[in-house]
Amino acid sequence: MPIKLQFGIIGAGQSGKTTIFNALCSANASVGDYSSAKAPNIAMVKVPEPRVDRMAEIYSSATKVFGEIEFVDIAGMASKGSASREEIADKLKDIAYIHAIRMAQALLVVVRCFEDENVPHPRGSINPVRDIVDIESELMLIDLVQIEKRIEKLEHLLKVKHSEENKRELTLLLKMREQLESEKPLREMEFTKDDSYVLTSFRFLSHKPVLYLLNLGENQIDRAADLEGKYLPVMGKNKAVTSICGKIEMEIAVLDEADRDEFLQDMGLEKPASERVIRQAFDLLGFITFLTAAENESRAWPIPDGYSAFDAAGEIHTDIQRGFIKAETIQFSDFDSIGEWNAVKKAGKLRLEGKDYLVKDGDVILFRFNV
Ligand SMILES: Nc1nc2c(ncn2[C@@H]2O[C@H](COP(=O)(O)OP(=O)(O)O)[C@@H](O)[C@H]2O)c(=O)[nH]1
Ligand SMILES: [Mg+2]
Repeated sequence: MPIKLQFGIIGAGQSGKTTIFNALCSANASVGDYSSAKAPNIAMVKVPEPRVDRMAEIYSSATKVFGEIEFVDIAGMASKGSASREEIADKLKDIAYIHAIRMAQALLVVVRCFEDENVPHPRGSINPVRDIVDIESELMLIDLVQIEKRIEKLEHLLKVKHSEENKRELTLLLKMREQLESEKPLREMEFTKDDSYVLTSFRFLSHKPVLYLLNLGENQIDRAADLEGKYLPVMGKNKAVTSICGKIEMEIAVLDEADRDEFLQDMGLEKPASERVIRQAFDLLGFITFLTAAENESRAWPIPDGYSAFDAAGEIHTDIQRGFIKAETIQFSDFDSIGEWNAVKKAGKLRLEGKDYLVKDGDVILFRFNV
């Protein structure tokens, strides 16, 4: 079963989360909606992958299948400003809000840059750096409150009964608390393999990779690079920054194909910026992509870096994994330049890989299996 890649879209009220959700997903959710009590908007989008297009061309494939990301537009940023610990503790009772963020694999944080007097900012002014700090603090505080609760519980348990496992968890959580108290998010901490069970079970918010998306006004687009550069110093491990004009992109997203091409041409653009953002979001996850190609279908398979050929086979079908014999593997770049299977084989570019082979980005694989 392919892994579900989910991004939560968060950010200050009126920063343009829903607008950007619509732009990325060609959706039609209502914007300018203050209520945070609503259920989140959810949609899937294809991750642009030119290598699938090329493989489909080589094989004249009937269909193309791309990797997908699910975006969840989560309304209801807890803090109107920098939230206090009490406010966050209170907000932790907002199960739906926290749960929605917790479930996401990574976060897309919308940072308002556009100016518009008719759209009030909850903090009364436009200040992207402040908003970035606000969000980070909120995520860290939510984690901190949760970690403190767990520490208390573990300390209690350990007083009653010795347990190596609880002791190890406590040591890790104490280190995390220290990190958060020095106002650094968990994603910037170094973890070992042994820590992963704690990380997977808690799904800490400040541990998630984050893409900051500057939502630019129409008149700011030509300064995009400058503005992005301005916020790079606040970026770090598992963080990235990019920009888009949500409003224009949302208009593009609802056009039919012919109108869209014309619109883009008029603007001197090749592709909608939303495609670039989707790709950047995907890249942040650190996944790699292997490909399958045939007459019936060319397809991209996103997998975590470090998957073996055996793991990769399981992504496609348990039968293929169970009956695994060999993975016939060709690097996409060879396929691309030679352009045909037999010629690729003749050129000696086909490798026969076994179960333990570590799949590389751009491998085109044909699994041989027997069930
Ligand atoms: N001028 C301008 N207005 C925008 C832009 N993006 C969003 N808005 C407006 O800001 C308001 C809030 O947008 P919305 O997407 O609902 O924000 P959310 O509360 O973060 O979901 C709406 O009236 C949007 O039309 C933009 O790039 N430029
Ligand atoms: Mg909204």
